[in-house]
Amino acid sequence: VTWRDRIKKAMQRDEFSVAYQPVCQVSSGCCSGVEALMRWQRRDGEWERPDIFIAAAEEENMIIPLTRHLLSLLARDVESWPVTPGFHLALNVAAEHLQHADFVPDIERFARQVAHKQFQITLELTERSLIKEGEAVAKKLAWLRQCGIKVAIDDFGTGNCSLSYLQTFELDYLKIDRGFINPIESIEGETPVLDAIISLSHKLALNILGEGVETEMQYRYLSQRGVGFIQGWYYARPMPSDALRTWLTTDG
Ligand code: G
Ligand code: G
Ligand code: G
Ligand code: MN
Ligand code: NA
Repeated sequence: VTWRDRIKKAMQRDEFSVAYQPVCQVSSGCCSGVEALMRWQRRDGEWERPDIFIAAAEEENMIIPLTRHLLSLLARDVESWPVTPGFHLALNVAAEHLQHADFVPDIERFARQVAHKQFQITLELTERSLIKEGEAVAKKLAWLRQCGIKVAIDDFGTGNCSLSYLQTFELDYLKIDRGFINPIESIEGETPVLDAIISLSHKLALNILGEGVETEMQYRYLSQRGVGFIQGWYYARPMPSDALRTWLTTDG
């Protein structure tokens, strides 16, 4: 059986769900939003690994239907959240979707569906996805930004590509890959590549979010150097919608 068929069947059987990982705004210590992460639990109770099935969906031309499915799950989940206007809702967008003619209409439809919640919707793109059809993609992103949607570069610094896209695309946030956060060893120490990324974000007036923050020391290192947002197990793990609703009323 191909991944394509398995993913189709799993969508019909409603085996996909969404986990939400809170993001902390460093200046306030409060939750500024969440990132939506796809999950797949099979009928036998086993979980498929997201990195594996997302890559498979990308390879077998299923990432667009799967992302549309995610958007419908999201629209349902957010209804019960106790959030105030401006709460950030971040989602991951695959290259193939970005390059597809339906991308802008898909995002616009979703934005209309959840408009009453007044989210700050953020699209997380990888560096790799900006390489192909750059001009067309830049236009789409510029349009969506005019509609109030924000654009973030996910896994920043891991894309094996030149930084020239920082001059040609209008962006809002850089999400520092956790591979740059791991090496932090002490508060006073230097972590040259990470420090350069933070400095770059400041010069470009981009918001910056540290991913995969697991310890208080990492949190303090980043906050002292002006990183505005952090995400990671130190603050909160990804959780199902119901758990998030409770978490937002008690810890958020
Ligand atoms: O609305 P405000 O000006 O406080 O926004 C500050 C910044 O918060 C945003 O520009 C964005 O960089 C960051 N942010 C908050 N939550 C998220 C999130 O869930 N995902 C991403 N990518 N950025 C977020
Ligand atoms: O945190 P997690 O193990 O869920 O993430 C595994 C990988 O899968 C990450 O790189 C994450 O960006 C990606 N991912 C999770 N959900 C989605 C999704 O809905 N769409 C896309 N394109 N990628 C996702
Ligand atoms: O590629 P992207 O940043 O979209 O995916 C986020 C991934 O990182 C998810 O798989 C999520 O489960 C994982 N993640 C989130 N916080 C942490 C953390 O603190 N440590 C580790 N090891 N993984 C994390
Ligand atoms: Mn992401
Ligand atoms: Na990432």
